[in-house]
Amino acid sequence: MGVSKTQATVGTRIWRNARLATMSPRLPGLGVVERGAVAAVDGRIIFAGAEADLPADLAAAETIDCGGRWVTPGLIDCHTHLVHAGNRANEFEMRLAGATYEEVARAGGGIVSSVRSLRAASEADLVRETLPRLDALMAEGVTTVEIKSGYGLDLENEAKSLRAARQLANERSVTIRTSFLGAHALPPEAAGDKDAFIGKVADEILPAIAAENLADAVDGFCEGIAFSPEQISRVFDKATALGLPVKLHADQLSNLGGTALAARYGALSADHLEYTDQDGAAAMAKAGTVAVILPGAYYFIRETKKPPIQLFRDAGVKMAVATDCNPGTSPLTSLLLTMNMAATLFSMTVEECLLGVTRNAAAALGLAGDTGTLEAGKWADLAVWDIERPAELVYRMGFNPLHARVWRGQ
Ligand code: DI6
Ligand code: FE
Repeated sequence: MGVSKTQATVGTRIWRNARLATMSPRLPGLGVVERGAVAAVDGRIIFAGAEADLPADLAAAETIDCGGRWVTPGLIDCHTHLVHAGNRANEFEMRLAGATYEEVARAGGGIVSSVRSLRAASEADLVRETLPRLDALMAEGVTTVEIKSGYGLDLENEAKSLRAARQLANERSVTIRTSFLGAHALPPEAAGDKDAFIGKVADEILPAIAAENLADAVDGFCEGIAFSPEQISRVFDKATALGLPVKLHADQLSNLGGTALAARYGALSADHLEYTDQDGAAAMAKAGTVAVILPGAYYFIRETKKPPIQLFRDAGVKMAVATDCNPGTSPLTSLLLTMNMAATLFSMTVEECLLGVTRNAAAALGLAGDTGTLEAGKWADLAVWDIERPAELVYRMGFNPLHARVWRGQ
């Protein structure tokens, strides 16, 4: 694994003697090609298919023998709060001793305690603290990670979080996409005035974040304990005016119509979705909004209401699967284990899980043209696995069969 990022220009390389799960929409299922090969020039795929069909003039290029191993697109974790300071293991212990999430919050815990820790940390502290979490994801073949702000809740600290997230891409060979989540929680200094805080997020913080190009998308938390659809739309209106795509934490603990709101703004994704109903699913399908399923949070907070996977299938909503790595409700840094949870807890199929961390996760980040499948034109982001069948990636718990990881051809 590279410690520092090298130049993207790496010449021509061919990976041969591979079993490909291309995840291409032009092929059924996982898009399997037995006896396959992938060729890349300057970090972009120029060919992925049967080895017998490799363009003859590429024969002299540098080749890597995959030894008959399976090759998938590099995995994509499309929903994380990876940049945070400290942890909340103490709250975990309180909850194990019987305290409710609300009681923990009243005792000074919850999101606000992570806000305190993050505000006390420097940008360099945040990078240093986040790298082990990023390394854990990358060790399992992850090549793209989305990272949200949302523990700063003022301009200085939201900007600091997003700069730290951007800095991670200089420290490791990985693609980082950032989302501004200013509308995550109410900071203590807002003194209970949600409307005034949302006004500040929309009119002051977001424009400054956008001016510094710190965010690739704008997120929000639409929930009784967070913000109403009306409040979220104020932020989304500004995002739209600034040309930034939106995504939304919706229907996690209740249904306030968050998915319909997200769909109205053409959101890239709506995430969590335990309480989404048929109308919400239909609206998402129509808007092409990806459903991001987050089994880690469901598991960790012992939620019992499952996201309506069958409704999403019936409506034709694309589904992604992500860790939601955060210190409060999903301290999870394994995308492989996340797939196992999605399958075991929500009965998602192996194909749905694998599409959910590749092609559909790319769509949830607006990166469908760049990554998520093994197809000509995409970045050469690959994961090479020591497995007999792709289902092993979903089936195992706590075992990492990664053989090699390739980011943009290297
Ligand atoms: N949904 C969640 O599950 C997390 N944020 C959100 O919008 C909770 C984050 C935390 O408790 O720190
Ligand atoms: Fe989240």
